[in-house]
Order: sequence, then structure tokens, then C-alpha cells
Amino acid sequence: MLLKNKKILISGLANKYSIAAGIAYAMHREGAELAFTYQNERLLKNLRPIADECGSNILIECDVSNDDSIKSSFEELSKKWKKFDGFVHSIGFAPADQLEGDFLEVTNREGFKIAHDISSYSFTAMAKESKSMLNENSALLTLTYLGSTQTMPNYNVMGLAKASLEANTRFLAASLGKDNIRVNAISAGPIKTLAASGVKNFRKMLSQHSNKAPLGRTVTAEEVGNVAAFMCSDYASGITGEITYVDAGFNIAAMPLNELNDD
Ligand code: NAD
Ligand code: 0WE
Repeated sequence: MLLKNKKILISGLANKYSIAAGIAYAMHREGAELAFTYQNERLLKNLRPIADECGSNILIECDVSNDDSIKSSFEELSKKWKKFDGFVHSIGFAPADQLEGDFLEVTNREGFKIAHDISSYSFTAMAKESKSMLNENSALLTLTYLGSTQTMPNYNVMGLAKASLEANTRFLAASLGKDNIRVNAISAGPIKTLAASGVKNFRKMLSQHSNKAPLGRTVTAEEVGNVAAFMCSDYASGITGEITYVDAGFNIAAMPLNELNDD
């Protein structure tokens, strides 16, 4: 039970395929008490049954594009939990037109602004609003992607936003270290979630991933959840500001092994 006596808030659970759902199941299994935020009313019907399974009835609306919404969501949480032990930020967004086509052609000021606001600044904003409620030994966690440091088709301005999110993780870790609050990120391999479902040729990307990754496969939200549970547990007390890859090894391989086999 990695997370016995820990109260953790999970954001970004849109449906059962969300990485946040894999994290919630793993954290529940490890004994955490959970609360959830959701972007809007429409997503509540998907969240409810999963929160139920995880024994949670703390479901709070929070649209991270709006400071008042962030503020009031933590005010609402404080009625249930005076103090808690961390949160998971599993939120990313860019307008759909930014994620298809040539980077230089499709990227515009508005798309850049929204991608960075929702996908990076919101992590800072949530830390700012919740800091007074966080216990010592708390842990904050966010989800990033390899597009932050390497190029690929279509990920475009989200790559820039993830680079910002990773720097955000390090600066938050530096800032919150004195309060003994740790801040980390998991860089997950591609997983077929709602955010991935609109993405052109996503299935081809999954098979290319399996082809190059040392483990010869993709990863699951459950595998990400297991690492998330560890990162937020006291077993990870010496880790902060770190980006941990949960990607079946994809990021360390320059080339698929099998391409050069003689057979
Ligand atoms: P998802 O669609 O299930 O989750 C994305 C979440 O972001 C949704 O719950 C959505 O409600 C939330 N969100 C978007 N705008 C918001 C706003 N204004 N306010 C509040 N919430 C908002 O998809 P996912 O793949 O589980 O994504 C979760 C995180 O994991 C994202 O940061 C994503 O970039 C990251 N990630 C995903 C993959 C992948 O391949 N699926 C890989 C690496 C990292
Ligand atoms: O971070 C992500 C998802 C990012 C994302 C996806 C969407 C689709 C729907 C952000 N905003 C939106 N906005 C929408 O309107 N991933 C790591 C998954 C992902 O998304 C890609 C990928 C991968 C992998 C987009 C293009 C190329 C690869």
C-alpha cells in the first residue's frame, strides 16, 4: 500500500481511457483517498462511475483556463479536505487546427497562447492555489510527452508547450523544495485516449512505437498509473524535478533493432 493515508487530487479524467483513470485505479489500489476535478458538466457522467469504483465522492468542476474556476475549486475542496498530499495534473490542449500539417504553416499566436496556457501554465496555477493546503511531503505530478525534446509530424505547438511544462516542473520543484513538496513529470508513450483519438494516423504511430521500443510494444495507462503511484509515494522522497519516461524504452533507441536483422 504505497499511498496509505495520502489524500490526492486527480485532474484530467475525461473517460475510462484517460491516463488519469489509469492513475486513479493505481492510486486507489495503493490505498490513497482520492478527489477529482473535471473540466465541465459534460464529463461528469464519465467520471462518476470511476470515482465510485475508487470510493470517492469528491467531484469538483475546474476549468483551468479560468483563474476564478481554479480558485473556487480549491475552496470547494477545502470544505472536504483541510489539507492534502498532492495532485496529478493530467491536462493538455491545443486547438485542433494546430495539430495537423506543417508546423510553420499551421502555428499561430492564438494557438500558441492556448496550448501554453492550458498545457503548462495551468500546472503553476494549480500549485499556486493549492500551496497553503498542501502537507509537508506532498507530491505534484504532471504528464508530458517526447515531443518536448524531439520533433515529429503534427505534434507541433504541443511540443513547445510540453517543453515549457517540463521546465515548469523543474522551477516548481526548485520553488517548493523548501516546503518539502516534490514536483515530477511522467513522459508517457503514446496511448489511445480521447486526446489521441482525433489525431491523424495515430494507429500508425502506435505501431511505429512498438517497432522501435526495446520492449516491442506500447504502454498502458495502468503502467503509467503504477509509476504515478510510486512518484507520489514516500518511496520517491528523494526524487524531484525529474522527468521519468514510461514509454517501453522508445526514447533511448535511435533505430529499431529488427530493421537490420538478416532474416
Ligand atoms: P484525455 O483526453 O483523456 O485527457 C485530457 C484531459 O484534459 C481531459 O480530461 C480534459 O477534460 C482536460 N482538459 C483540457 N482542457 C481543459 C481545461 N481547460 N480545464 C480542465 N481540464 C482540461 O487524454 P490523455 O491522453 O489522458 O491526456 C492526459 C495528459 O497526458 C495530457 O497532458 C497529455 O498531453 C498527456 N500525454 C498523453 C499521451 C497519449 O498518448 N495519450 C502521451 C503522453 C502524455
Ligand atoms: O499530448 C497529447 C495529446 C495532445 C492534444 C490532443 C488534442 C486532440 C484534440 C492536445 N490538444 C488536442 N486538441 C484537440 O482538439 N499526446 C501526447 C497524444 C498525441 O497527440 C498527438 C500526437 C500524440 C502522441 C498529436 C499529433 C501527433 C502525435
